[in-house]
Amino acid sequence: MNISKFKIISKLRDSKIFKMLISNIDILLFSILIFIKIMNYAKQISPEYLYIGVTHPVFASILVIVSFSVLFKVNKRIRYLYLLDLIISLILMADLMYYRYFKDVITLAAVKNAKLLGGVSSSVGSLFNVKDLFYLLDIVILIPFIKRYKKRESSRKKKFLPKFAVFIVMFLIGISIDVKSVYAVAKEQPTLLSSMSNRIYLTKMIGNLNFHAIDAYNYISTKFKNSKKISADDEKEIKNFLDQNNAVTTTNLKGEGEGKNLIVIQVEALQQFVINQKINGKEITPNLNKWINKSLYFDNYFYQVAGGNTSDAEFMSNNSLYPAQSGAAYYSYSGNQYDSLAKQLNDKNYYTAALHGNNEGFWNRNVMYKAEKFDDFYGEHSFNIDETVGLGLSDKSFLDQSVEKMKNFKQPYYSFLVTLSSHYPYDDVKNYGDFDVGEYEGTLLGNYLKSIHYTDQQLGVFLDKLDKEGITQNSIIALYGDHFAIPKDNTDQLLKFENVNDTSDLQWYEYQKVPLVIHFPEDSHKGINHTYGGQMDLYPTLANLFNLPKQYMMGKDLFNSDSGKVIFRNGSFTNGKIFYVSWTNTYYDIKSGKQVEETDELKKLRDEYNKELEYSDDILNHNLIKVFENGN
Ligand code: GP9
Ligand code: MN
Repeated sequence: MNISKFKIISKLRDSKIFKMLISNIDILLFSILIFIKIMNYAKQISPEYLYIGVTHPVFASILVIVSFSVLFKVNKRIRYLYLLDLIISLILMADLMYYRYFKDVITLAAVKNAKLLGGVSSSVGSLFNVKDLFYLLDIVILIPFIKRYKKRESSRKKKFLPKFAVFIVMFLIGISIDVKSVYAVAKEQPTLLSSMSNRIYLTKMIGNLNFHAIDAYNYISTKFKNSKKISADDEKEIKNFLDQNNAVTTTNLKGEGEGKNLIVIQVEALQQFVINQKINGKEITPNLNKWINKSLYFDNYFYQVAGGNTSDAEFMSNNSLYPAQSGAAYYSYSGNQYDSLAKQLNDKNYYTAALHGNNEGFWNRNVMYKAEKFDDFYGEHSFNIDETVGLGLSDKSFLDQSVEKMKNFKQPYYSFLVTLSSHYPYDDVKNYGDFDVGEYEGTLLGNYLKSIHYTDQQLGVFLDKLDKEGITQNSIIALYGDHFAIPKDNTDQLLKFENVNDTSDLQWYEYQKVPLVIHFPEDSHKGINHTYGGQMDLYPTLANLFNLPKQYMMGKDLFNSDSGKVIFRNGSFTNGKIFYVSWTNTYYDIKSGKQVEETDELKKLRDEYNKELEYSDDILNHNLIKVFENGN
């Protein structure tokens, strides 16, 4: 009996499979260990997640990195795998610690700008958990085994060609599974890979290793774009443009807000078409309508966001620079120097704070608000998450807690509030309260109307409170929508609701307006202003009201400009009379709605406006505000 058992074992030991297993045990062990580590990390950042989904891309990314090891000689291969194990383990540990604070995944830009992270970098110790050492356990335990294994296997020589064939097969299998999962994300959310707005979600979809690979690609390609030197002449040309653009010609309402608080409210997905509009005889936004009657209302104001969506709206409104050519400026250019609204108000001894009830890392706000020189950022950690609607803390609770915080702010202050509840896809219907949308019940449009009605209600309570607390008396309050609510694919629902048959691109742009409402103490200056403008123009307009220096702004002061210029990131533009739609290369006369032929004058305008986008890109790519400031 014992003898036959011995025979089986020795047969097994002599079998090809066993020998192959032994001679590749390092690769196997590495793959299993890394797989366990990544899945353990995935479990910690998103316990509710169905692990099966992420296993494919995780497995595939391991296959890709392991495939290279096959090409090496055993000694080098072991060294390569050991080093990779160490690097990946350290990245996972950094990711975990970052997650504990920001509920997000770390990026190269965040590491580079670590000094901007304030709180976290100084409290790395407190974010460390002894259990994290689990990630390094194998690194220590394996050392003696590796030594013995190296000795045993180093004499084994393998021919290059079969090794290369194995490499190709492994690599191709891995990379095709990876491409498939990355493609699925790109199809579902086309801008997510470059904008990296929701990094946790992305990591859930493609796994930690692929996330970091894409992040590294984004980081390096931006660096590469920036590395091309800009000529002194081009620099001068940009400076001349800025000087001209920021020259003050007229002084309407100049200094009107000086010394007063500034409260800016960016409302999630608030489009203009809901303002003063009814459904089934009921106003959709009764509170905003009431507020608009007491304020100065800009009714030809456009959102100009690109790949950075909400963050682009913030970026433009606070810096008057165009969004990045691709991706999100909040992510790619968070290491730049800015001459932001908060910075200028800081220089005037204002206390400046950004408030938003979502996790701090979303849209890289934790890094970018520092670059924009906000004194404080009150994110998810600073609020009691006592009620959630949609993506996170409800607007009701957020605005409620925000007033309480603002009551204690040192005056004068600049509060920048970003709401959250009325976020696409507007499906948290049970929490929006009762609002009868009739035939639109159950549709995207109907759900949006419910959600924006809910947010309007909360804004009403908030504005009433500001009134009651006497804050309105001593503050300028600006409110605007961040971007569209109804995606282009669903325009037909919107046109039907508006009873409009015109499906032209000009008409579509008509629906890309968002309200801008500026309230002054004592309801002064109330009325409607039809000047064409966009989010690029908020900062110059406020700079005039608060007597702030205007140096690096690309937008215009809506109170002191007769230009109706609005340039969109895709190259479309309007001057208030003509509308150019870039994707069809068509000009429209706004009044008649008819197409018009391109004239030399229009072509010149188009070239000029394209140039302005290039200037803005250069400012971002070459960190020119820093260059100009240092030169001054
Ligand atoms: C999240 C919020 C949403 O914090 O600002 O961003 P969005 O998806 O609308 O760009
Ligand atoms: Mn948004």
